[in-house]
Amino acid sequence: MKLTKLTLHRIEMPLVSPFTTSFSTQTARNALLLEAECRVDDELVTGWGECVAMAEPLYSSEYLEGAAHVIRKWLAPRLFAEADVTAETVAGLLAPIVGHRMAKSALEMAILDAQLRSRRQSFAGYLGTARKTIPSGVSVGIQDSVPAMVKTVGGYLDEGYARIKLKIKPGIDLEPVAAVRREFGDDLLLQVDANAAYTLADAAHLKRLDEFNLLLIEQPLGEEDLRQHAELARIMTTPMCLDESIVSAQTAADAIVIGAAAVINIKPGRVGGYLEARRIHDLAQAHGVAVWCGGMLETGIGRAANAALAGLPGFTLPGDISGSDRFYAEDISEPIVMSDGEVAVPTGPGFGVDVLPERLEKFRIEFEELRG
Ligand code: OSB
Ligand code: MG
Repeated sequence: MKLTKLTLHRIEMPLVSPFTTSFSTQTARNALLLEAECRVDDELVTGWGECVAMAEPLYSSEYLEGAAHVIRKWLAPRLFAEADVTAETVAGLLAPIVGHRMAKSALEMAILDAQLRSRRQSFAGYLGTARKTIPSGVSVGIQDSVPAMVKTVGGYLDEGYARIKLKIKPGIDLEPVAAVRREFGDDLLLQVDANAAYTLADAAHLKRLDEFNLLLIEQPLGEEDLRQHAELARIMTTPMCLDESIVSAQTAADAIVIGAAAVINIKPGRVGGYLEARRIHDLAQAHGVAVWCGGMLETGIGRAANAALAGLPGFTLPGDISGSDRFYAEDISEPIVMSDGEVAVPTGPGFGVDVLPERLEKFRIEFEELRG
């Protein structure tokens, strides 16, 4: 395949309700979508990728404008320079550029979608996954009060979500967790995510979460605190899950070996792409470490790709792959739908969803075309 044109679409989609984590409150998703036009023999084929970087560098060092810049100046030129690019060669071609995994992932994704579409193959078919549906969990943002949290969780359970993840931060942790556990009972699949808001000095406090029979605690400590997570994992009985700290198969291997991760949240963007995400899945599975697919408020494109990835057999815990309507009244594509606690694995070519031109028109703030 020859990459002939790359269009960067900057979009802004309003959220149905504010989403609060330990690091920010979001009311809209500013996203960067990549449209790759490729020539395969005499045919032109288009693929779409989504960059999961957020508007501000608060979750990780990457941010939207920075990702657009590194794509424009450093990454895209390396792909344009090649006569033949495939999804499998993108990571190697971009490897000399240090870091910027979310930007690289978006490019690999767009090339992969184009490649699969040219072969009329679905992403699930490419991965060799057999599942038709995957269990759907929901990430619940920090609410203004404990009763508001109980009410919000109740709403998602009424909709049918299979698992609840509560965002926590210092000062808003034990009470909401206790209230949700008390209200909905011991059978509720419940976990928490701190987004790196604590330090090892909070170990005794965090240990009090052990009594709530949580599936896991996600990233209580800092991104670089691998050893500290291992120490905390020895103090707590709640299984330790890492998100921010796992940026590659190599960090995943290190985390597993030192006992920092009993569970891994795999986000393809965070680790540089779906192919690296698959390697982390394979590695974790070989070590008996459970994985699940995280989310970054993806549009339908990323959400569809995540649903296929989560069909791999090592994804033994429900992920943060909710229906599009959990965040968006209108998605950029046909919506991903949660029904009976499950989301369907898309079967169409590529990631199996199409960007709707009128939605792109509606949500787009700016776009830019790059050519080799
Ligand atoms: O830590 O998993 C996280 C959203 C943005 C940044 C980080 C995280 C999240 C979520 C939302 O928890 C997951 C979703 O897309 O539903
Ligand atoms: Mg997380």
